[in-house]
Amino acid sequence: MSASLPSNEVAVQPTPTQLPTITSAVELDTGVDGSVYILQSGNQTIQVNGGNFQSGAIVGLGAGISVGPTSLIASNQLTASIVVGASAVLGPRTLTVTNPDGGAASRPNTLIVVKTADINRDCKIDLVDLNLLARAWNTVISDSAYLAGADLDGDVDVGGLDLDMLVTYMGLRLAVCP
Ligand SMILES: [Ca+2]
Ligand SMILES: [Ca+2]
Repeated sequence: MSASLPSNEVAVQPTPTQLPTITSAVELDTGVDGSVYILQSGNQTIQVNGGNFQSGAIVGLGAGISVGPTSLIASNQLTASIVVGASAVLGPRTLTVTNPDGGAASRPNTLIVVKTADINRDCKIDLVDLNLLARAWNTVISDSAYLAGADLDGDVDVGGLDLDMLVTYMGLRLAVCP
């Protein structure tokens, strides 16, 4: 029985030393400070906040959303341009960050895909849109007054969450104009 020799195995894959973390993400282009909403269809920029981000990290947001290369602002902040497809499923998305060394983080419900708050598609979010939403207020999909364009989160009723989104974007320049 021989004494064990020092291992000469060499790790082939780099081992992540510090895993990234994700605390939040916001959409930047529309000028909303801290908006978690991303608009269905179009190019937007997101900022991801967390920790241990590395240059070259990759961000993912699931099916129907392509994410471009990230820009590392600091180890706790990066930005990326995203393209939300016209048929991207509405609702909350899990955001992932994968560092070049393989360390990865995943956070559910980080950004929410919604329809554009520009209900009448005139590239402005203003009182006309608010009026359209008000006329469809408190309707469900089976009601004649239901307006699919005003149901911004696509949950088949026009209510408080839709109004919250519209007010969030009210008066702001649209990042996504049809
Ligand atoms: Ca409008
Ligand atoms: Ca709704």
